[in-house]
Amino acid sequence: MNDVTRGDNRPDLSAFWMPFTANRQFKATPRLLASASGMYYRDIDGAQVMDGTSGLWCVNAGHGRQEIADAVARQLMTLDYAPNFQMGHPIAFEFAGELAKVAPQGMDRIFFTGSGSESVDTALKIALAYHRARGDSARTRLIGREKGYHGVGFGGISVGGLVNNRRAFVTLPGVDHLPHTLDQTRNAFSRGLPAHGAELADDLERLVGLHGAETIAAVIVEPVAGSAGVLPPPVGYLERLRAICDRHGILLIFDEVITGFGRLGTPFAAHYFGVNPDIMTTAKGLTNASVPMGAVFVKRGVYDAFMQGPENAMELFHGYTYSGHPAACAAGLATLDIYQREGLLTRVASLAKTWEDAVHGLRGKPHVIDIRNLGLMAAVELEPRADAPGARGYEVLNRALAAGLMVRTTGDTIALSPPLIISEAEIGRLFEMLGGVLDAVA
Ligand code: PXG
Ligand code: PLP
Repeated sequence: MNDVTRGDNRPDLSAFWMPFTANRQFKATPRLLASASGMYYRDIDGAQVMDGTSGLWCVNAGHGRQEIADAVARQLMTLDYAPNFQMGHPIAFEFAGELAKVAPQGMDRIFFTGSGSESVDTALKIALAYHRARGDSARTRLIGREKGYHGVGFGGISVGGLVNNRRAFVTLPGVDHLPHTLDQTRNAFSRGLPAHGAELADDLERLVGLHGAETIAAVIVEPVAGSAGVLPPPVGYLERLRAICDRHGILLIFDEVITGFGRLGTPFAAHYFGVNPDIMTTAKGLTNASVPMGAVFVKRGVYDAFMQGPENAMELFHGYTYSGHPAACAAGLATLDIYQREGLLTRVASLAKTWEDAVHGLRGKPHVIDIRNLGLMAAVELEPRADAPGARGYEVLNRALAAGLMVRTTGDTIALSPPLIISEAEIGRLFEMLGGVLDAVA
């Protein structure tokens, strides 16, 4: 299907400094996608490529949704932009109201941002300002987790735990990290939640002992770590973290930028685990990635703590030019409508078993040392080549593309997170393609 002859349809690649990309390698051997519909892209030569990753974990309802495009076009010609600083426009209030209806219980106050990174920095700032508003201003310490990814703002890389995203930069002082939960000795090839490791949450008690609870503002974790290669939490881990936070008055932030909007078969991971955070960050699936946008969901009590001073005083000195952008709100409302009409916020619950069986069917393929999955997320970890970590993963990326499948690789881990509209037959086809690729990779 993919031996289409290379046309002369390549743009000049020199000006665009590409994000998170080996620019020189890419520009020497580019991979260019030209269009997309439903579960599939077409590359610039017309070859079809199945989207095994929802873009970057974000196109949850599939590509090219007409209703979203129409809603955005209508909104741009009605009210393209208006400020939300000391002014307002109806659609932002309407969208927040609709989001509040699908939010975890009581998390019905919503701050809009432009991306996941902005959502994370917003959430961290809200946590700090919350304690200060309550007269608890010694609570300035933030706690993240090793292998966590919380975007690329200075706050996000500080609480994040991926060394490559941190080492060239400076990070915030007063930040600590919990240990990550990846334990291949005990948990390799777990189906769903790994059995071992709930006790790793107790490290928070150690940090409380070290610094004093009265200095800790918040803990931020991804309910299921995504970027690090799909790390579902050990059974009981999030419950334990919640209990320790409650005991010590520490805010718990769930970063649901990937897990939000149906990825696990519930609207949010908070629903899936039955654990409510105090603050929740989202982006990506919020607008089906059609227009950039993020949203921070806040528990009513946290919001109310800010609504105490004189009524003419701004409660939070924070916001973005594009907070609640009308076109993004229109995209978000249309997206939510699709999610609800097509049952996408819960559809994965009925697909997860098929997905799990299919991905674990790759056990025994060459070089596979671990497989992890939850909801419609999965990772297949390959043994790195001696002296060339990442080379095998990169070869999988290219071979999969040639076979008609887009996967995401970080190092030698292959991550999969297709649109929530995927059919059972397409799940079969996806793993057939990936299985063939793994058989061929040296
Ligand atoms: N938090 C989490 C949990 C994320 O996964 C962000 C924050 C930042 O969002 P923005 O919109 O600022 O990128 C993310 C983003 C990958 C990959 O393949 C993951 C993300 C982004 C790009 C690539 O692992 N996650
Ligand atoms: N830099 C300058 C000079 C600005 O005037 C502004 C916003 O007014 C910003 C940065 C922040 O931009 P944004 O609100 O889009 O995050």
